[in-house]
Parts: sequence; structure tokens; C-alpha cells
Amino acid sequence: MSQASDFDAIIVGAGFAGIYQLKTLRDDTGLRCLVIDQAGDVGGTWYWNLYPGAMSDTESYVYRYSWDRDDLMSYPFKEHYVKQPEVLAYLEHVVERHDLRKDMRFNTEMRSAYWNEATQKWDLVVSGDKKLSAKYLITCLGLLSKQNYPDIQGLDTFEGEMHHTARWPNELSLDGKRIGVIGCGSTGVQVITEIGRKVKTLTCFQRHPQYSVPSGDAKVTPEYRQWVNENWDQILDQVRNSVTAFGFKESEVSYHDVSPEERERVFEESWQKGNGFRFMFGTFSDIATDIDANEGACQFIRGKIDQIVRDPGKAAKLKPYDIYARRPLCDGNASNGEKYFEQFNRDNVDIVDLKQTPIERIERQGIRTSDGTLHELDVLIFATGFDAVEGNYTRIAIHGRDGISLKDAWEETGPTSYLGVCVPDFPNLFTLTGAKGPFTNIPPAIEVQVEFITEAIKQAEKAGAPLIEATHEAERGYSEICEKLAAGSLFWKAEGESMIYTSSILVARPKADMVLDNWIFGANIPGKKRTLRFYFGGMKGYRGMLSECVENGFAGFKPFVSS
Ligand code: NA7
Repeated sequence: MSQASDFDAIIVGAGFAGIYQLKTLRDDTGLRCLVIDQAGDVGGTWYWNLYPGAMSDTESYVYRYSWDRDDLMSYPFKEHYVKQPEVLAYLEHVVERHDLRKDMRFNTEMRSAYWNEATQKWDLVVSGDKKLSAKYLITCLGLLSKQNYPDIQGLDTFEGEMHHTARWPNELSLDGKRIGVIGCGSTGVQVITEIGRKVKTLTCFQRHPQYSVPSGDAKVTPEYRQWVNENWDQILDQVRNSVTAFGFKESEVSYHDVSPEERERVFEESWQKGNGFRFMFGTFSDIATDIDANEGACQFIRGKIDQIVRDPGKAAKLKPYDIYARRPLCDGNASNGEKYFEQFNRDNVDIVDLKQTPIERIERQGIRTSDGTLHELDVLIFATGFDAVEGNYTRIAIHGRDGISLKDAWEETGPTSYLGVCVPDFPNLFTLTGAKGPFTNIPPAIEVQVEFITEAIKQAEKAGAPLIEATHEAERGYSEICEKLAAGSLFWKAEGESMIYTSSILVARPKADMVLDNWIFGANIPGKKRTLRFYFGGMKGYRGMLSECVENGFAGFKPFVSS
């Protein structure tokens, strides 16, 4: 690969987003593009997240690109959910198939990026103090990539091994060891389900119990694959016109319009079929918006936990009590058929309720909780999530017009954008899976964003005016739309006083527990601004907004005219 330093476009990140962005921009416009990534190879999220049990919880057939028809029809998937090694192998395959690697540089981290008013280009400093520049800067930094390590007293005194799940050493064996896992979100649930049977002891340190449903994973039969291939057009049409883009039909039936028996039947059917998003959005239309419908789903899952977990003490700790309004989880994969809550029937697997007995400190031999117990550990796993959405933007110096940094630009508002991809005062910067992008299955959302960005660049180049800049007014208008769309969702409104006091069910619950400290609103990291970070209007709505913008001559952007 050439060692050139000046490009038309630099794409930062070689995951799902960066790979497709390079493919379209290079092959559709002929622009000179370079992808850089701090990792040693392609994969993004799937390069780093090597922890045991890592898998996508989107059905395999919609966790891939849709633009290469032949590949879509022929590339194999063994099970209903793709596991980390398969996703990585798939991305490597796409890169080879489309000869993309020659335009990629690895072990190359973007350290800073400054908009240069004189040259009308972005000036980058990357690893080794090397300088690069480009007209267009497209950041594909990942929604969930900057790891969150909680600040726990005594962390550096631990004599065993400590690993965050997103920086997992490939060669690490946990077999026969005493393991502690902090965190029971999507990642913690996957790790715990995978390792419970292999390790000597597994102690799960849980702050908030979560509603997890089985994934329903199974081997893919030839008949099923044939069905998928024969129905691709309908599948893609459904995905693109749905809310979640997960490949299932969202329910249009209100929980309130059916009998208690029918509710039970629908929940049970969905539990058996599997998938967290399907359970939340495919059972009834109002689980995420109506507090009583939501409580119905909660009660069903709590009932399942009571049935599955034999020790009532463990079951009590595992049963969630707050509303079901976090990113929906699911668990279990086809390789062993085991599920999350079943793990707690093993004598070697225990749960520590950190609300009852918080971590006091980490010591040489393990974790000391407030009841005085020392939980002795050989390996401590941090499944503690990410500084999501803007984490990777605010840690790097990215400076737009007049030297303003993204960090400062977002100080008052929290991370924001126009249409999820452009930030005013940051000309020719495009943020894939950036602030206020759609809250949906990610690969289809990436495709829509990549195609929009490519079209904008094409048109600006054609106009001889390669300057693409969203207006402040457009950003504010888009943010208002995002706020309105989220207003009806329990994900967001659950924090409001009214939600706490309008329902007799909720009045009984402690107020503090109604505040859902999760990453979707930036509430999992101390000091982070708690604001809306997503577009909640669904895939169809989001696509509609991008199409409308293009049809109206890139409305909301300063005009692309030659100067
Ligand atoms: P999440 O969903 O942010 O989960 C992190 C977990 O770590 C969650 O259970 C947290 O408890 C827990 N946590 C975080 N900090 C602490 C401290 N200090 N003490 C104890 N427990 C803590 O991250 P994941 O990696 O599981 O999933 C992120 C996304 O990646 C997921 O949604 C998928 O889209 C892929 P809490 O619930 O905050 O009490």
C-alpha cells in the first residue's frame, strides 16, 4: 500500500461501517480513500470483543450486509445467531472479496483531527506522529467501543488477572479457575452463560438484575436457509420498513386489547421462539410505551425466573424490579443449549447482589463486599460496558471551525448531530453510528448512513463545491424531532416524575430504582451528561428523513454550490 499522506477521504475504523464506507466511496466515486484503524486488522467491535460467548443477538440473516446479492445468497451461517469468530471471518471475507485491504492501514490510531480553513481539509495526526490530510473525514469509531472501567478502590492491588471483555486476550483459559464477573448486561449475561460450566467457581457481581429472555438459537437447517434465500426481497423490505430492523414483524396489537389468557399465550410463544427485541417489540405494540403493558411483560419474565432458578434466594436476587426499558437482552447459544438463569442452578455459580452488599474494595485475593465477605478470585472480568456513543469522540481532539472541539460543541447539549451523521461547524465530517443515530439493528442502519454520506459527497463533488456542512438550525430541528419521538417511550420518560406517580404499580417501587442508569442516555458513566443520544423513530422513519433530505437538495445543509 502506498505511503501517501493526502487523500480525498479518510475513514477511521475498519468495522462494519468503515468497510462499507470504503467500498461505496472508492468504487462509486473514484475518490482516493484510506481507512485507518488502531487495531491490527479489520473487524472493529468484532476484532476486540473476544470474550467467551460473544455473539450478535440479531438473527444471522440480518446481521450482514445486504448490498452484495450473490454473497448474501451464498455466504454460510450455521446457527440463528452469529458468534464472534464467524462475524470476524465474514468481515475479513468481504474485505478480500472486494479488494479493500489495499486501502487500509492498521495499527494507525487517529490522535487528533483539525479542520484547516486555509486548505479546506482535515489535518490528522496519527500513531507515530505521522500526518495525514483529507477533504472528507468519516469517523466509524463504533457506538460501543471505549471501555468503561469502574473506579473501584484497590483495583491495582489485585494479584490475579483482570480483563475487560472488550480487550480480551485470545489465549486466556478460564477452565478450573475462580472467576468473578462484574456486570450483568448483554455482555455479562453472555459470558456467564458460556463459562458457568467450565470454571471452578463463578461469582457474579450484579448491581441491577435484568430482564433476559432466551435467544432461541439453533442450528440452521438447509430448508430454513432455502426459505431465507427465496424470501430475501420481502425480508429486506420488512427490515427497512420496520422499527427495530431486527427481521421480525413488530406487533400492532395493544396489550390492553386482549384477555389475560391471550397475553400469557403471546408471551409464552415469544419466550419459546426467543430474542430480546422480539419479546419487547413483537409481543405487544405498547410494552415500551405503556407502563401497565410493560409491567405485564416484567411479571411474565419474573415468573420464568422463579420457575427456572431452584434456589429461592438466588431467584430473588436475579429478579429485576425496575421497568423493562433498557436495551432488551437475550441469552443462550446453540453450542451448549444452556441459558442464563439456568447457570444459577449450578453449585459453583453464585450471585452477589451489590444493592444489598456493595463492593467495598478490591484486595490482593479478590473482592471484599460490605458484609465483610472476601470473594476469592483468580480472574476478575469487567463486563462493565462502554462510554457509549461519544466516548470515542470526546477522548480524541477533533476540532472544527474556529478551533472548536467536538467536546466543547457538545458541552451544553450533550452529543448531537443533524440526521445522526453531521455536526454543524465541522464541515466534511461524517459520524457513522454517531450521536442521535437510529436505535435499531446496526448493520442496516450503517448501510443507510453510508449511502446517504456517499450521495452527499457525490453531489458536492459534482457541484464543484466539496464543502458539506449542516446548519445549526437543521441540527436543532432534528434534535427536537428526536425529543418528540422519545417522549412516548418508557426508555426515556421512565426518569420523569410523572411516570413514577401516575401508576399504582410504580408508586410502590422505590423512586431511586426508577432511574435507569444505562448507557443509552449516558447515565452509566459518572459525570456524563444524561441526554437523549438516539433517534427513536425506527428504521422506516429514519430512512424517510434521510431520503427527504436528499430529495430536497440536501435540505439542512449549506448549499453545495461552487464558490
Ligand atoms: P452494559 O449494558 O452497559 O452493562 C454493563 C454492566 O456493568 C451493567 O450490569 C452495569 O450495572 C454493570 N456495572 C457498570 N459499572 C459497575 C460498577 N461500578 N459496579 C458494578 N456493576 C457495574 O454493557 P454491556 O457490555 O453488557 O452491553 C453494552 C452493549 O453492547 C449492549 O447493549 C449491546 O448492544 C452490545 P447497572 O445495570 O448499571 O447497575
